[in-house]
Amino acid sequence: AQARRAYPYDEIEPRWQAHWEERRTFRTPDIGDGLDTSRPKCYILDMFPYPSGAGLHVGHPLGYTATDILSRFKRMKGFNVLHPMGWDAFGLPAEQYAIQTGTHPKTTTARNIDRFRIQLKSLGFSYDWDREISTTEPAYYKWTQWIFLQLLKRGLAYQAEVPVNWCPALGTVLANEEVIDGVSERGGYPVIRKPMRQWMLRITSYADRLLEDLDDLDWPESIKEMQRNWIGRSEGAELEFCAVDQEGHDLGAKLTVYTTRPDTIFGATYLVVAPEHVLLPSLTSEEQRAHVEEYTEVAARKSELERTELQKEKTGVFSGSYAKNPATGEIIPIWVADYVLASYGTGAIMAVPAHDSRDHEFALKYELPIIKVVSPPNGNCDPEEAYADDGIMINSSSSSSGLNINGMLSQDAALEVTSWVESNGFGKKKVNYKLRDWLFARQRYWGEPFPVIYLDDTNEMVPLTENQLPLTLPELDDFTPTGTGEPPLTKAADWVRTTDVLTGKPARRETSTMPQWAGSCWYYLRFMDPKNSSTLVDKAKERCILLSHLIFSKRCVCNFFSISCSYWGPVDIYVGGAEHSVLHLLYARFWHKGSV
Ligand code: ANZ
Repeated sequence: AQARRAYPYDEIEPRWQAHWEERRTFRTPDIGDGLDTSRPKCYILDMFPYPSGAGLHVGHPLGYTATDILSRFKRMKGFNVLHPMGWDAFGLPAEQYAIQTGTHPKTTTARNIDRFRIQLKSLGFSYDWDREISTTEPAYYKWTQWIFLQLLKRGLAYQAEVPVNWCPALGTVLANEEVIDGVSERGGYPVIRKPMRQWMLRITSYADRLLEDLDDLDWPESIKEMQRNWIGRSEGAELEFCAVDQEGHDLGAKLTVYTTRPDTIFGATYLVVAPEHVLLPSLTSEEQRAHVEEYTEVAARKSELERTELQKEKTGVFSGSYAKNPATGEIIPIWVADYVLASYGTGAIMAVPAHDSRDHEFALKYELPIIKVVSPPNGNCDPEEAYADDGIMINSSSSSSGLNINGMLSQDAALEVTSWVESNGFGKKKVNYKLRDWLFARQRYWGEPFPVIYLDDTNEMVPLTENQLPLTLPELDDFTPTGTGEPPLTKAADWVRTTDVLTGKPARRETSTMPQWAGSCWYYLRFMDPKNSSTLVDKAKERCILLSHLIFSKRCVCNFFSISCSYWGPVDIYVGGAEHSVLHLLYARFWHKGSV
């Protein structure tokens, strides 16, 4: 009561909030509509929220308060401030709620957005509500679909068979977050990895640019480092090993491994392939087939995380065949083990137990030979552990192959081995990335429909033309899974059936939808020009308006001359949860590079 007397917030706040609302105090006029472009600009952006049913949580106003203070400060300093708010409103919870209650996700989403807006306004934040956007509005997702078409045109969107989380009991594909310890979050049913045809985005084509361009970004170093680690560039070599039987007879197959340590080739005492490796069935001997099949089945039920970080003990099975180590001429066994991932490198490794801790643990368990080939520079190392650092090469010469790297430093030896395999035709230098292509489809209703159709007669995929956008989501009453793994949109039979406008041929629509990331990849551009129906963002509003009078066109030049000439891009400050600093920001950077 005392606090209330000192500060009667229930009188002051509503009064001012009504005043701001009425006068649209925080509206930022458009260029050409009263904006004084001789003033400097400041674009202050919050990560827009997912409007959940629970309303704002305390983490939201934490960041929003900081940006609000800054926005008010900059306005008072004479800046034109762009400080917008919108909604990342596609996503699973609205759809799950629809399944449970029969309420359409559109209704739930609109209700949640209203609640979020009221709450944000009651906190007195100075957003320009005239620029509010939602990823679920057709006027917005028209441009999300348009960007997808640009990516498709440039070969950056493609379809491939990739493993998804398939739950036979629920008859549905599950998102990673719906799978906990290998069982479905709902009901606790087993989930297996099953290959399905999916849309993918070729973000790996931009791996180098995404990495190199980080140097030019004015971002916190810790976030840049997280992105560097995620991209995970590694330099090494691909080496070919010929598969042989126990007597050393050539089986006609070549197994290619990826290694960052070609220097350790004399210490490679066995090879390991991932359980999904395509050559595994042909490498499996008849005696070992039952063991191998049982093993691969169990591995299929584990996620990558369970196979690597979470796995307490390494497991594996001998395939029954062997390979010839090209450096030593020795015959070494080929094993299958799930600590080797199909999705990285070549899905096969040369195991060097003396110098790699994973291989070391495995070799001890299965009594495989351990041969030291690197000696620490100071001679000290723990005999019980793998010595993983660089050093001086030992035990590394062979008269049969003619290769001798003894006495060399690891790094020199690695170069020597790489050029030796290259000149003998069984290997090459190779750069690899941890970054994977982006799985860009969900078997869900509440997301952006893909703007493509498939012709009935040839199954050919045909992109929609720009004037057919937006392709809006059909109304649907039943959002429950189909039971076959097909997305719920297959139930909208009238919507799925269509004709190709160009040829008049009967066709069907794509029924998976885009993931929630899609809409949030580019909203920072839309806020600069939220109502434009003819283009995603007017370049003049995003880039340098004054420079149209000058001969210079590069933004760097314009920034150099005067900050006021760059409208509104780039975002000057962006505040949000660090948990989004890898994927969201990486995806957004990729979309910008790939489509603009
Ligand atoms: C032989 C070797 C000897 C290795 C040694 C390491 C140390 P980064 O740096 O992450 O790229 N590897 C390759 N492909 C793999 C896969 N699909 N699944 C699991 N492990 C894989 O690591 C590359 C190293 O990880 C490669 O170099 C390979 O082991 C392993 F003393 O080859 B190395």
